[in-house]
Order: sequence, then structure tokens, then C-alpha cells
Amino acid sequence: MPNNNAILAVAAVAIVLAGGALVLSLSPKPSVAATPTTRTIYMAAVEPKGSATIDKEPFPTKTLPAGGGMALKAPDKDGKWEVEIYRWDPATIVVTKGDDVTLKILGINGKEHSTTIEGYGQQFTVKRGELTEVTFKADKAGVFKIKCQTHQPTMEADLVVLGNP
Ligand SMILES: [Cu+2]
Repeated sequence: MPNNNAILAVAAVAIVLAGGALVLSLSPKPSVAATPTTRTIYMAAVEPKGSATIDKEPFPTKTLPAGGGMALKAPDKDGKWEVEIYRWDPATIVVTKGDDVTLKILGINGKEHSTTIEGYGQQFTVKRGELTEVTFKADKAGVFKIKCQTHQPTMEADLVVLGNP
């Protein structure tokens, strides 16, 4: 017949094992590595605008950075003033190293956008009303700027190429 100490020892081991199993079950599972694939990502050249009239909101006294990406338009004859910014939508693109990537970029606002993808040697112009297709293999991991030369410093998107573990 087992003595009490032996029973306690078995119980203690059982508790430790159960605790370990609980910790394991609560731990985040390792993520599955993304395998290279073909991706088509839609983007747009956009220009959000806001406006007000000076009787309701005074015209801002601070100037905005130069470069063509932002503008404050002084009040017109009716006292209406405007603010605007050029952006890529979306401003972050995430792919995996080895992916075959096609960006399809629609020009909505602005006549044209002379654009580069740094580190990938891509150079193209996005025109209003046209869908510009840019295809490349994402063969370098890192973060690369998709940069409109016309509208700085705001019209930049990050191309994030995740490295394969
Ligand atoms: Cu632009």
C-alpha cells in the first residue's frame, strides 16, 4: 500500500505537468512562414481636401513645408480657404520576399505623378484616369519608398518586403 508521501509526490508531479501543459497551450503558436506568391495590389493617387470660411475658422498662420505635397490656399473673395495633401492610398504595401508583385495604380487627383520605387529601380508616371501597372519580383527584403517626385514630402508609401525565415 503506497504511503502518504508517495501519493503526495505523484500529485505534485501531476500538478507540475498540468501547469506546463497550460503554459504551452497559452503560448502563441509560431506563425506559418508565408510562401512566395503572386500579388496584385491596387493603389490610388489621392488628394484629400478640407475647407472652411474665415467667419467660422481663421486662416492658419503657420505655413506648411514646401515641396508640392501640401498646400494652404488663402481665403477667396467669399472668405473660403482650403488645405490639401497628396497621398498614396494605401501608404503601406506589405509583401513577402520572392513574391511576384503587380501594383495597379489609379490616378485620381493630380494630372500626373512621376514616381520611383527606391531600391527596386522602378520608374513610372501615374496619370489621372489611367491605371498604371508596375510589375517586379520582390527579391530584396526591407522597407522601400514609393516616392512621387512631384508631391514631396507627403506622397510617399512604404513597400515592406518581409524576409523569409
Ligand atoms: Cu504626386
